[in-house]
Amino acid sequence: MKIDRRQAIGTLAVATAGAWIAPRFALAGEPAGEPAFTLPALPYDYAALEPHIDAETMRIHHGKHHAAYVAKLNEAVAATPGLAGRRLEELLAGLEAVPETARTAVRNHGGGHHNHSLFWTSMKPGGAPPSADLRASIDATFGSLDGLSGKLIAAATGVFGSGWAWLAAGAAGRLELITTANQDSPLTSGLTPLLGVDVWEHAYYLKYQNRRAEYLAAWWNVVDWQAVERRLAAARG
Ligand code: MN3
Repeated sequence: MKIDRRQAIGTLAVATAGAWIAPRFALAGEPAGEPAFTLPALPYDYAALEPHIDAETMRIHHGKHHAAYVAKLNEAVAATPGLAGRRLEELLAGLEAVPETARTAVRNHGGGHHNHSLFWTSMKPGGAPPSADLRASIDATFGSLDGLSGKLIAAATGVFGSGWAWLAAGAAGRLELITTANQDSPLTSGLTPLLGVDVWEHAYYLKYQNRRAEYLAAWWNVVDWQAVERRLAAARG
């Protein structure tokens, strides 16, 4: 039975939370040369996050920018012996072990694929509030959900140029805020990304132009805290 890969990845995203960017393993009898990674389908329509994130931005961001990261990551994997079949999380967490000829491509395009896959599945129409358990963790670290939003949005506002701001899990699942430049992943710093916000201009310029803070305040309305909680639970084991 042939399983549609895009569908399979979408299902894994729901089922395993946090371990969902699996490489594609070749099955017996299948043609060789299939791409290692595929663009995951969005779990909602391009217009579903309106008015906070507009449909045209979503269409270009997912269909062009994210698709390009996947294509260029696949080129690097195809050209580099030893990378086929490796999990993306493993490659990003151990960048120094990636052959030098592919390291920059994995860092930029692999990071881009992983970051965006997290980003789409960290949002849902109308958002979803954190449970009491997650709120308790947030309160313990940041004082309150408002305290977290203030610090995360300030960090995101302060990213110079292109990058991301993250809520991540460190040792023993401790909550941390970090920023990363370009498409660098928190995994490369030994952290598990829980919630990231993309502050590349391509994420907001069509609707918000230079008003990054306005975009960040709007994005906060569509955060899916249930997705964050699943990732935290997986990180804490
Ligand atoms: Mn982006």
